[in-house]
Amino acid sequence: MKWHTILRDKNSFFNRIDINLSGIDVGILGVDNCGKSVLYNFILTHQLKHGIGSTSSRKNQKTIYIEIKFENSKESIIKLRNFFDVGGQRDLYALKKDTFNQSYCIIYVVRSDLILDIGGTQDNDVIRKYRAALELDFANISQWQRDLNFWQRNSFSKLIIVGNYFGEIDNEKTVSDYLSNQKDYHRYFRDRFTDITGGLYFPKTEIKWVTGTLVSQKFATELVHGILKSLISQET
Ligand SMILES: Nc1nc2c(ncn2[C@@H]2O[C@H](COP(=O)(O)OP(=O)(O)O)[C@@H](O)[C@H]2O)c(=O)[nH]1
Ligand SMILES: [Mg+2]
Repeated sequence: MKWHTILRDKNSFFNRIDINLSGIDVGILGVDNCGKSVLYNFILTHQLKHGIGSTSSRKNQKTIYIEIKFENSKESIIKLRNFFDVGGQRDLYALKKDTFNQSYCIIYVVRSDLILDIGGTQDNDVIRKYRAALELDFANISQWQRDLNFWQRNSFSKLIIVGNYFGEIDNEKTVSDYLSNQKDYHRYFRDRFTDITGGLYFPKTEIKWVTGTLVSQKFATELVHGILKSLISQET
């Protein structure tokens, strides 16, 4: 499995595009400090760069070609028309809403270590605040979904919920319990997420779940593969 990201200038790929001729619009949302911008930059540059400053507005990278090949399948090219990264702070409400309204696919990033009750010695106050923010985000997203007009409703079609397990950077050991048990991690993450947000009701939207971590290049690469796989999969 591999992927390449080709930015705007190098569009020699026109004749090989097999899906989404005009490109799809993808936005990343999530509570502040959950790894959105690290993920965004990683997808664009393949460089896992931690410790970048918080995002105070919205970034948009236009016209991206992502070339990806999974085992036993032919190469796909995903064309993104717009790729948004928005800060998670409360005062960016309007930008988050715009991003939701303008996206075909929302990648929603969750700090999975803050919603799974096992392991870690997290501060209770941090956990409580995080869960409240998550709940609020999904209350908003549900409302935005109800407010979509006909055209927007048909363009928002996919929600990829990404569990990002924080561990010590470059120390894969700090996440290995979870990742060695991916199936349990995945299922438990879904259950806890559903409990906290009160369940998701998106009747016209395909919901995908991806779990992993951004602690290291290797794990971040696996996480992105999971996300890209969800992005191109089509349920009919
Ligand atoms: N310790 C640790 N820090 C992480 C991990 N993933 C991301 N971070 C850091 O968390 C901070 C917030 O990440 P960022 O991507 O800016 O979050 P955003 O606010 O959602 O965009 C950054 O300093 C990241 O380097 C992780 O797995 N472990
Ligand atoms: Mg950010």
